[in-house]
Amino acid sequence: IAFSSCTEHKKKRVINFPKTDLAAENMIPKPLKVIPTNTGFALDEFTAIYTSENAVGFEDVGKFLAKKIKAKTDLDLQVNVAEIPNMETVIYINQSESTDLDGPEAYQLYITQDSIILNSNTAAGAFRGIQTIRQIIPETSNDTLTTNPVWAIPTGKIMDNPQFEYRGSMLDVARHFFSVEDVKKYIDLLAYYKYNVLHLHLTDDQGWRIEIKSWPLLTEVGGSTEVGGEAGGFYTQEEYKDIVAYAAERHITIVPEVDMPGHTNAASVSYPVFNGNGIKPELYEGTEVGKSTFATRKDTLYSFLDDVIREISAITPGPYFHIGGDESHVTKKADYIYFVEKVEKIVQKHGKRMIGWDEIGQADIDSTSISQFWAGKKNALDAVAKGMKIIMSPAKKAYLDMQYDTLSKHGLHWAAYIPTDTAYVWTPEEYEGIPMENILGIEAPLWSETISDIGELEYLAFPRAIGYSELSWTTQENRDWENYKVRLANQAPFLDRMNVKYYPSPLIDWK
Ligand code: TNX
Repeated sequence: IAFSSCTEHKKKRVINFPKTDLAAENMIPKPLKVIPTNTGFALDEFTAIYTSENAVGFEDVGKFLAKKIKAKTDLDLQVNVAEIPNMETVIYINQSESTDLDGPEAYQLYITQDSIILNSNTAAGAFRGIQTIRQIIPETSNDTLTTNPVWAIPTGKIMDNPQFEYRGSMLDVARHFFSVEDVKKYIDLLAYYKYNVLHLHLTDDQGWRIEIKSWPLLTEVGGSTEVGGEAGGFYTQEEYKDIVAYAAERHITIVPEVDMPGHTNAASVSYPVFNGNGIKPELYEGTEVGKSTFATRKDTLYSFLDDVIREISAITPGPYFHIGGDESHVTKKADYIYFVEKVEKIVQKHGKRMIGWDEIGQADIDSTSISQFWAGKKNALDAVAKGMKIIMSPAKKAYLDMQYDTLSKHGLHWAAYIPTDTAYVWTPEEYEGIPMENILGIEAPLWSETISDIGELEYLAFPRAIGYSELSWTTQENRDWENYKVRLANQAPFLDRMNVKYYPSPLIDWK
């Protein structure tokens, strides 16, 4: 195509752009500040992407954006090619040292008629910024120019920065096993909504799902079944590394959890020497909790756990290791405390920061360890008193496995029914007296007693997980249910394109 004909196209489409309003776009989570300038940036086959030279990870972010633009529009955008004469509009992904960018995931977007400039200090921030670009690309092109379709991106300025550094979801792959492919799909969906953590609940009474080379029976025996008696499964270390790498490409940290000293039936069936409840362990396919425990006073238990934590830590680049610690109903309190204090040292020795469910707040542990608040307010406040950070996962508000209402096809309701509005309309910043300065972030756990495939997973996670992304990213004064619910309705085309079997909540006027 000759340069002149392109110029002609450009003239025509500028004239054809209707007035835009960047502030009215369907962005979730809602950015901190949006200033619309009411014209349009033309995204078309003559748009090119450039990224800062020598900025670690930036070119990958540019390529990721090109791939997603291809999936949405079928346009093939070039990344970092030498300037071509007929190139008309440009997306620059730029590493900036600007001190206006407050934090590693902050970004700014300057969208004008002929360029989009995305500034961030880090590739992680740039990655969050390109999710915003993805969200504001219209679903359909300007159909007046069928030979050269153009997507009109609204112009203006966005200044954005997350309020919490930890924005996570948890997936229980122990009660029911989920394939690497399923986990990757969940990661893709979380990434679009700017999550940065996926916590994998890798072990429980019903299954051990991660290969430990020095203790092979954990998966051979302990990974062989699941709730309901199906075949179960596990990740080899190579598969786990593949998940970790896939998440890292999306600037998502994997947090591995080995749940103990309760929830350990699968481990004890594999190696009965570590069993501490006095009953001969057998594979368990039911859904009750609180019956199993490790023999916490046995010294050999701790050399076993040293191997487990060492092997998993070696293939986990993220800073955290989650030890579970919940519902150890048949462990004596003193034994539980002894256990948590010993395991904390092992986790630290392998270079990780310990996370545990809120019960760990009963032990004498370090201020660098982290408590995940799910139901034990006193335990969480005890952790605060030790100077620990808290991850907010209150079961009544943030549990993705709770039913929406009495008609829900999947899920439990022991904590509450959690319809889509209840999941969104609460204030993690002021909840149960936990001080804002102790809150590391929010995590929405998805337990899998009642779900066994990706469609069922999606039914419980969506749309609620979209709301939790806004609670963890966007400040309280920027959140409003009436405004959110319109933006949520407009996520339907994306969810449909991704083949997500979300729950079509009747509270939402889905598009
Ligand atoms: C409680 S929450 C559990 C899990 C169950 C979940 C079901 C927590 C730390 N423990 O073992 O799967 O309820 O909702």
